[in-house]
Amino acid sequence: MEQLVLKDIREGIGVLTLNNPARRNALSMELCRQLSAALEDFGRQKLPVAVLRAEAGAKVWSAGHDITQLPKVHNEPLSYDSPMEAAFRSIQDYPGPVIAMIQGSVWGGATDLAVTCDIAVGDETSSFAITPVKMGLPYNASGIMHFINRVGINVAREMFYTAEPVKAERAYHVGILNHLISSREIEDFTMELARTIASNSPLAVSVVKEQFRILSESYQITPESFERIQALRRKVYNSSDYAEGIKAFLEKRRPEFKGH
Ligand code: YXS
Repeated sequence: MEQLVLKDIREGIGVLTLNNPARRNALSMELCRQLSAALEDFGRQKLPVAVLRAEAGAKVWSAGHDITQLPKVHNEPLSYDSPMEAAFRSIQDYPGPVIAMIQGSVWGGATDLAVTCDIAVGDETSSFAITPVKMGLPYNASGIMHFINRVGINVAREMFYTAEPVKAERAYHVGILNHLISSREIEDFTMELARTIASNSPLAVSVVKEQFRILSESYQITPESFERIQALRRKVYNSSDYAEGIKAFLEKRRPEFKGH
């Protein structure tokens, strides 16, 4: 089996490196499964902090969901038990902060992965795009909540409506990035930040992390609202626009959406 996620332990800090540059670290099912397994392994070793990065100097941190693996039309594209969604939850479940160290461009579900991490440190080459509307794809409610909680509803709206990359300076300004550090210093800076966190009580840090998660997810939603969201999303993933979005990517051309 190809090692799509490299594991390393440096001074008690778990370091995960996305390792499929030929496919621009696309979040394939196998890569996501390896990411979840690596975090579970680090948890068993009681590593207080994990860092998630790509190869040094990456032009693309991750190209997002593996489009060749998106379920075809008439199927839920982001189901709760899909490996990518499970990987997001393994970051939230990890009993300590997961720090995303970002070099290069970040696309689609990988931007959701980055904003699901507890802290994000980026360099001047980092940029962030959330792209479902480019694919004719309906994003899911928990994913939208990750963005609302990170950047606020007004910036989240613009990111989803435009699907345009948010470049490093603005990403720092709107809160996608906690720190914007030069590519020369980002590795040392990120490890120093991880060591600082690791020097505190791991039990207290893990409990405060879980409290942040519970409080950030405490939104009332009625059963009818839940069903309405599902019906709205079905309209999209049953649409010919969704089929066209995937086909266009695979044929390396711009999609021609018809609005149905
Ligand atoms: O042609 P080969 O076989 O060499 O493969 C190419 C690409 O097809 C492949 N690749 C991908 N394969 C599957 N899923 C992907 N997301 C993906 N991205 C790339 O990797 C090989 C090299 O790609 P290439 O030649 O385009 O590299 P580049 O350096 O010229 O351009 C890098 C990118 C990232 C700008 C370009 O690959 C790109 O625009 N990729 C798609 C980014 C994107 O739209 N991602 C969203 C995926 S859908 C998703 O995440 C969510 C479901 S949602 O849509 O809701 O956000």
